[in-house]
Amino acid sequence: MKSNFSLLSKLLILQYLSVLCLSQDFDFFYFVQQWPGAYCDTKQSCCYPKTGKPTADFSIHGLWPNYKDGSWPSNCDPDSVFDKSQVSDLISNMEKNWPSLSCPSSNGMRFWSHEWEKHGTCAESELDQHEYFETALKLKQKANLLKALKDAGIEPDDEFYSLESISDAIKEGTGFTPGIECNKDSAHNSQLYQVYMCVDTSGSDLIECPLLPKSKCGSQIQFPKF
Ligand code: U2P
Repeated sequence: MKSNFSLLSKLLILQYLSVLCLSQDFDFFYFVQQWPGAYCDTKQSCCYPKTGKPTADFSIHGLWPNYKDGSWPSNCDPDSVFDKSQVSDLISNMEKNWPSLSCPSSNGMRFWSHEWEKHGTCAESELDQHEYFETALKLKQKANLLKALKDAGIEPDDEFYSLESISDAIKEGTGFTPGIECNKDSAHNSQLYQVYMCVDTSGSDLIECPLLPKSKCGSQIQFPKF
């Protein structure tokens, strides 16, 4: 009787531990897209990828696991490094939609390694490496920011638009309120830099953000040409 009990309790403990390991350990994702015109139009400037100047569209910065209190996990699994062979079928799509604009000019591998190792490894309970990159690429199609903005008459033409009109246009186009991040061009104008959308922990659906990142934009912001 006693040994039956101890076997049962061991099994229960094992089951509890396996649930702990498999359950997701973050609350939602930020899916962050950047406007290349704003990345490049700063004092620091940018370098086009080896494949050439990216198309004038928003590109992916990252898919970041986050907690509801505004903090986030990072570098969760030092044993899992970026492995190009696991995403070979996605590379041309990544070159187009997830280019790196930092200097010196690159082919994207360093940027993708950084994003996988810093952020992707913290979502391994939900998405393996291939699923992580594939999920981000699919989300970009769901959250077509340039179309949403253009449909509202907001174009990357160096003009200034109200922050509210940009946010409203994205809400109208995607169904969800975005977080907007600005940076400053060399003349210190506040410009549209990154857009944060929130995604459920499986990576499949956009959701309303549990917490919007604080916007440090002015009320009128420039949408720079690229
Ligand atoms: O904001 C500066 C950098 O901090 C990281 N970041 C920011 C907000 C957040 O919710 N999660 C997060 O990771 C980003 O780092 P990166 O991925 O670029 O190394 C962001 O650029």
